[in-house]
Amino acid sequence: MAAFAMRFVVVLLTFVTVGMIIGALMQLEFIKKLDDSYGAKFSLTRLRGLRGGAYWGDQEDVMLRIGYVKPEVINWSPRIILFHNFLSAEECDYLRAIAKPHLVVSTVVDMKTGKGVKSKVRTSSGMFLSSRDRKYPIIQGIEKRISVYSQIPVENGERIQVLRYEKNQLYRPHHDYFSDPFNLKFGGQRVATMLMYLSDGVEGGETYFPKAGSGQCSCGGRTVTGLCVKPIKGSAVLFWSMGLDGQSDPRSLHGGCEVLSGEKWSATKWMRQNATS
Ligand code: PD2
Ligand code: ZN
Repeated sequence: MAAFAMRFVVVLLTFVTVGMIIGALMQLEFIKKLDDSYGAKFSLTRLRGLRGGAYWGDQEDVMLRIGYVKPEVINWSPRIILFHNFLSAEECDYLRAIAKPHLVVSTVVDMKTGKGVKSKVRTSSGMFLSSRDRKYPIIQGIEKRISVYSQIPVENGERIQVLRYEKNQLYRPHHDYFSDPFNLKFGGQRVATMLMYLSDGVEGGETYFPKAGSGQCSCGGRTVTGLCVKPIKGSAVLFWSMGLDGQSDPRSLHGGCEVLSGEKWSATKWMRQNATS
C-alpha cells in the first residue's frame, strides 16, 4: 500500500514538474515573439530585471514605433486623428490575453451617483488593467507612446480599459466627458481618448462620429451621416472631448456600431486635465 502511495506521489510530481517546464517554455517563446516584434535593436529580454521597465534610453524610437506609426488627420473640428500601425500585432494579442480572464459586463456612469451601472446603451464586456499590469514594460511602452502622440502626460491617463464586443453588441453614441460632479474629483475632466483596435476580421463595429463631417458611411451595416472608422487590428483613433477653449465639446459625440459578425476587441485610454493619482 505504502509502495503504491509512493508511486502515486512520484507520478504526480512528475506530471506537475513536466507541466511547469512546458508552461515556462511557452512563456519564453511568447517573450521571444515580443522581442522580435520590437525589432533587433530593442530586447524585452534585456529589459527583464529592470524593475518597472521605465528605462528606454536611446531605444525610444523603437518604443514609439517610429517609421511604423502613420498619423492621418481625418477630421479637424472636432479633431480626430487615425494612427495606422499604432500597436504591433503582439501588443494587441498581449492586451487581449491579459484581459480575457477578467472580463465583466460593461457599465455606464449614473449621472446621479457617479457610479457604474449596467445599461442597454453599452452591451460589451470589459476590464481595467490593474496597477500591477501597468508595471509591465510592454504596458509602460504603450502608455508612454499614447502620451507622446497625444501630448498629454502619462500621469493624466486613466487605467487602460480593454473591451470585447460579440455579435450584436454595441456602444450607443455618447460623450466621454463627465456630466456628473463625482468623477471630476480625481484628475478633472476627460480631455481626450485614444481608442485602440485589437482584433481583425470584424464585420460592423465601426467607431461612429455623427457630428464629424457631412459624408455618409456604414455603421453596423446601416448608412449614416458622419464619420465612421473601421476597426483594424493595431490602428488607433485619437479624439478630443475638450475644445481649445477648455470647454467640453458636444461634437465629440461618438459610438461603437453594432458588431455584425466576428469579435471586436478594443482598448480605451481616457486622458484627464490633471494627474489622476
Ligand atoms: O470600443 C469602442 O468602439 C468604443 C466606442 C466608443 C469605446 C468607447 N466609445 C469608449 O470606451 O468610450
Ligand atoms: Zn466613448
